[in-house]
Amino acid sequence: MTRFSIFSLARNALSGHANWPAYWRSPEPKRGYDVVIIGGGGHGLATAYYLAKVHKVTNVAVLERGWLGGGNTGRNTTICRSNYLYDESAGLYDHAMQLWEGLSAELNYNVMFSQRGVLMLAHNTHDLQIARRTVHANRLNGVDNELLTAEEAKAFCPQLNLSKDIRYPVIGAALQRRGGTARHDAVAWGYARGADRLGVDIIQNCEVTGIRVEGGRAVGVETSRGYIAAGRIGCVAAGHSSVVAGMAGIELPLESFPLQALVSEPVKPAFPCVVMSNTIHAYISQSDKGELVIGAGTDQYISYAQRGGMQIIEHTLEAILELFPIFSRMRMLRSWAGIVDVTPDRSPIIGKTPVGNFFINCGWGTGGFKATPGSGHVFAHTLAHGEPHPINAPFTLDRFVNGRLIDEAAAAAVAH
Ligand code: FAD
Ligand code: PYC
Repeated sequence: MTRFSIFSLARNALSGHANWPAYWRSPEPKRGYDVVIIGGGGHGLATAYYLAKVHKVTNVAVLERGWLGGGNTGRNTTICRSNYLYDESAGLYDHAMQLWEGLSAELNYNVMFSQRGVLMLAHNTHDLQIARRTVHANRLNGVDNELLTAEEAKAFCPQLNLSKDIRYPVIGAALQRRGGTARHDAVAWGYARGADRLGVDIIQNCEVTGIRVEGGRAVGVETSRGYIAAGRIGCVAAGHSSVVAGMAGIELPLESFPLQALVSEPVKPAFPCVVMSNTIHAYISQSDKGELVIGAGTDQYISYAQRGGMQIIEHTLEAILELFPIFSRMRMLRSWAGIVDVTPDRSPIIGKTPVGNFFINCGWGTGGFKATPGSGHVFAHTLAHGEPHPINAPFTLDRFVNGRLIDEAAAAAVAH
């Protein structure tokens, strides 16, 4: 086991990190694997980890076209919560929450999971009704959530402006105390290290360019590093799932939008929790580095451009500053976007496709980071058995044909 003491840090700094142990190997791709996972984000890596750990399927490759976590895993604003409305979602997202609660210990890697509480603001009667309904639904499912008055919300988050003169005055809130944040890169690195140690091949700079289908079954992938045969293929390519599924001739019910966020200069701890407003499409927290982390709703138009834009930034900051005028003199450092693949009902698709041996895990839209451990856990089961885990069984592709939708538009918050 790697031990990092102050002495080893000093030794490595002086030696230019020449002896710094790599967290995972960089193997050459083999000619074939039992399972090939497309996409080295948190979900793909978690899937590989649980395949090896829980199901003892270790002849597995994760193929990543860039670097690990360079997609939405490294671009998201790290909010974790399980306060979705429907029973199916409570099952999925609270499964993830329970895994988050033990994840640092499971991986022996600090993912900095911080249950500082997620406050969702209500600005009108409709918001309050939704909040009340969600709180009751969550409690019926054993998921913690509380309805607060505006004053109680301010007691929890003292920076909140309760003035009646702003465009969207705060009239109440829902609080999930078990919600919070985690360190996104650490999640990818922790799962990658764990999967690598169990024998999984993690192959970066390896783009999947085609899916070979024979007799209605996927048999392998064409890549920028040659053909790789596969017993089963799991597509976990958030933001580009339609592109990859298209290679197997599958059309997915997804739209891909940029989702923007920005951070301020770092300051001392000044903000105690996560605050989201689904009505004004803005949210804020403070990272452990000290930056205010602020995000917007999805861009209005579909695009694959991973860039921020002034119009969204201005709109979002106007909204945030009405709620938190205390931050009006903070300087913003940088902004960015990630591409999120959004389903019509704002719930993910996890399971089989019409092509045999080709499975998908996609459509997490603006909210998949929180689900990373749960998603990987149930998708690993699906790939190992060829059938869904009971938790992901309702999240089928064919619900868009048979109408059994799981409409989480309100809970998805920034994906309206
Ligand atoms: P990714 O990390 O994107 O992994 C997919 C990988 O597939 C990428 O690394 C990509 O390079 C790779 N890939 C694509 N095509 C190919 C190919 N052809 N061959 C090989 N590899 C390929 N969710 C929350 O729960 N809470 C939040 O606070 C939150 N905030 C967000 C803020 C922003 C600005 C954004 C953009 C997203 C946010 N999300 C949030 C959503 C969340 O980031 C995603 O749902 C989640 O990270 C998806 O994880 P993933 O591992 O599936 O995707
Ligand atoms: O799903 O909680 C969420 C979220 C917050 C910001 C972006 N997504």
